[in-house]
Amino acid sequence: MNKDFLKELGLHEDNSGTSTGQQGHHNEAKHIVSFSPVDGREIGRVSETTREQYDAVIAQAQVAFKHWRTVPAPQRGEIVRQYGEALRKHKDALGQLVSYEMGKSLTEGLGEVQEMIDICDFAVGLSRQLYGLTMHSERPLHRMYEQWHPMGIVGIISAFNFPVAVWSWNSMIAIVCGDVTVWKPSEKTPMCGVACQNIWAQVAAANDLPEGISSLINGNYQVGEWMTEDKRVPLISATGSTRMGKIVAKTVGARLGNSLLELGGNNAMIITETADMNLVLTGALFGAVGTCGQRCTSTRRLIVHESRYAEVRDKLKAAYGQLRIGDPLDKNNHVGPLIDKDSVATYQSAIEKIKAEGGKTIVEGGVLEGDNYVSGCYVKPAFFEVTKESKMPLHETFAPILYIMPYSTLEEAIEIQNNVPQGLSSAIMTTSMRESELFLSTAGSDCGIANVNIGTSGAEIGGAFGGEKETGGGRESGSDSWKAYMRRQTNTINYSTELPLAQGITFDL
Ligand code: UN1
Repeated sequence: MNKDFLKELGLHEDNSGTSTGQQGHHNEAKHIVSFSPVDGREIGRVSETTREQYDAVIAQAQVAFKHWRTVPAPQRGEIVRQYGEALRKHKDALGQLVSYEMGKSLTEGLGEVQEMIDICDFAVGLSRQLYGLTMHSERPLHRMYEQWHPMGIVGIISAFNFPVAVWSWNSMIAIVCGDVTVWKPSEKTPMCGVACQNIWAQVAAANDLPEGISSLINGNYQVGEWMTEDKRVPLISATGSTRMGKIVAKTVGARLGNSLLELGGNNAMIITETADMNLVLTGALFGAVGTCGQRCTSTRRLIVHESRYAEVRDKLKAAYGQLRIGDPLDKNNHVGPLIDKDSVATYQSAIEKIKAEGGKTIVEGGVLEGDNYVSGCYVKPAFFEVTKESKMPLHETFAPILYIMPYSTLEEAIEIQNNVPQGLSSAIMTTSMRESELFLSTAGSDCGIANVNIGTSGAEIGGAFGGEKETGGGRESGSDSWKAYMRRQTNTINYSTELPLAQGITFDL
């Protein structure tokens, strides 16, 4: 396989010098070795950040913040514009790296880089629109308004499944807001982190920017904990499992810091009597097997009206038969590998449990073996028939496992859908206005994302992304998500010669 993309992105076998954006000798440092789930080969290694280096990164970020917060927001936007341009230039290489290190299809890898480019464009526009409101003071000759100030250092903890896009949603918005960012990427995709940082370093150097506006740290949960415990980091934005999110929320909460959490999903598609079957098949199939079922928005449950149940089940079964599983960099394949063997084991044990509790196999899963699957991470997307009483569908298994169950009334379907701990994404497939409006009403979906005639995954960057309950409540990316990265200040200015008190209180001396 041609690995020129590694060279183009400035990646070496040993990326010790670049992991923190600082030069130096880290020969004794521990390393994270990145293996590709595509072919099981070592891609390269990245040195783990030591406590000393961590403190140096934070100190440098603090200095950088003092400068960056004074740069006018539209000028900060100009830097982000240049970063977006650099991403356009390296889109192919970065898309290939994402596909090779994470295992998603090349089209999806390129799509992820496109999301990064789009969020840069969004952030550039936003840099002229960080609006506050103006209020009418109750007192004469007074003016009252609010303004948004940068917060400081934003710590970003990201997951392996969107190894570059989720960082950019956070960092590009934070950077136009005047914050500086410190990123700890997933240990499973460290090369993606170094590649993004290398591109940033080029843009920073071309503009004589100080180091420390965007920094990278690497390591396991311990390194993440340094950041979550650190008072110098006022906001932690974390994407990953609910288990991780609960720990982050507790640690950051204990120091009254802010956290923005984007955690697990357990996303369902309700397919009603009136659904258009062409839309159902594409939406459900892509949602369930895209990214090998490793999106937090992946479709995990189909809740189907009894009158369409057999039809949906059988047509989807046939569609599963058409799936090509294999090397994600080969455009002929639809589904690549899971991220690693641990994930394969989780997938296998979930399937055992589903069967043990009476789930009926429609499409059999299993681990693929042979020359094309040497990494041991390739699995067959599996499809099970369950009932609304089944327990396994209440859990998020981060793998291509899809459940189907019948319903008779839409109220019942909505209840089944909402009756899980997570609340990220949801979809209804219907051609009835009444059904779709009920689904979107206060009595409808309880998720952060509710779609009509669109699957649960593949959200656009322009909307606020995130969800309720165990999904963590945070919102990233578009709409007014930027407000989470700034601090609000209310200002009241008296330009009279009197000092009238609010609420009509008098205080005569
Ligand atoms: C994630 O899985 O962490 O909606 C993010 C989607 C993508 C983002 C998913 N735009 O599928």
